[in-house]
Amino acid sequence: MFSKGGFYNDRVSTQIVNDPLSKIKAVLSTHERLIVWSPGSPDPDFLAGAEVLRQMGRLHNCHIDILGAKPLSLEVNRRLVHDFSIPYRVIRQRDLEGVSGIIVIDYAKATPPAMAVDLPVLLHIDHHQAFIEDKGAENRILDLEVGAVSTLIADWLLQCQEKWCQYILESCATILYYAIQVDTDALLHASPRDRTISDHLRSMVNESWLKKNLKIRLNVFQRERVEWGLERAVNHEGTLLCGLGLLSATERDLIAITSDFLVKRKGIELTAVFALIHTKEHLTLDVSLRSKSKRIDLYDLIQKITDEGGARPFKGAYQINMDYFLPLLESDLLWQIIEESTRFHIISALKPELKQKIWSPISSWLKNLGRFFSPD
Ligand SMILES: [Mn+2]
Repeated sequence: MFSKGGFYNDRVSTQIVNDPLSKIKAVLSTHERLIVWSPGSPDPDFLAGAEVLRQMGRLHNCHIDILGAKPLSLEVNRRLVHDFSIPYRVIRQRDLEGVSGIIVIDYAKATPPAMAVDLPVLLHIDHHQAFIEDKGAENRILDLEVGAVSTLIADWLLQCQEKWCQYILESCATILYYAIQVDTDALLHASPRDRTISDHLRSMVNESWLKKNLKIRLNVFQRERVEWGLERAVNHEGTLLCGLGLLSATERDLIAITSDFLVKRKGIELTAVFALIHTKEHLTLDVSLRSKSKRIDLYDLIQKITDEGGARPFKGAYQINMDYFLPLLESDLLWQIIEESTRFHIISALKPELKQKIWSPISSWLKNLGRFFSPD
């Protein structure tokens, strides 16, 4: 039966869901066409969770499209989508025909696509700290303990597995297992629930696919770029700040991968890896934060800098729109300014008392700036 659902507006009050699986089944069985929507850069956790929800939708005669704001970045995501035929695509106006609601997963804000602000966000499933000023979804399933949304979705899949055909079940188990591994750094930051669910999934996965794909390999360009960044990186009392320069949108995930890699190094407590990400029309500063300790409140850190970001224990990220600087895309000076200001914001958000200390390198680029504008 087709249901139009409510309209998304300021007055939507979010329900915290007590029985997630029943709520999801209720949503899927009262709508004919929905979208699972990614406002951010889709990673394995989003892609796996969205695909399993799509399969759940099929059991309830609900067609689900998996749509996002951005093209897939990085080879690992493209391989996942290819090998498991996950129908991810960037949203187009015609994708919204007949759609009666939105499900947002693995993203801190339950924001509908700009071209569909009237559609209700029926479900918001996430494991990041929620934004206070967020208008919210009609129903929120938020679990800050788990290391991946895929853990929650795998739990529901395991509860209703009797209806699934063997091939679909194996595919779903494999992608969820893979996503949990990626999101928890091979269970390094896993909660007891992540581990229990992973153990359950393990007996159902496609072992040979996992064996081939669990190791992340960088290509020559990516390796050289990380080496370039490391030569310029600054280690400020255990906080490693590493800029990777200008990257195309398809290389965006290199930031998170590098941050994951560097935080494991000895003597490093926190990493901030950042780059300017460009498409034809847009320029964004993307920052990926990783910490070794739960004591470092990355949510609080990001909130001091911007509200365009999200965090959970050990992981966080934020973005700053830089479209105004597009004409200076290739300029070394632009990168120098971005690099210094990003270091400055992060260090002073961490330790306000240090503002004075780190002002010196910044004043040196101010001097360079003077030379740039001088007549000779
Ligand atoms: Mn996630």
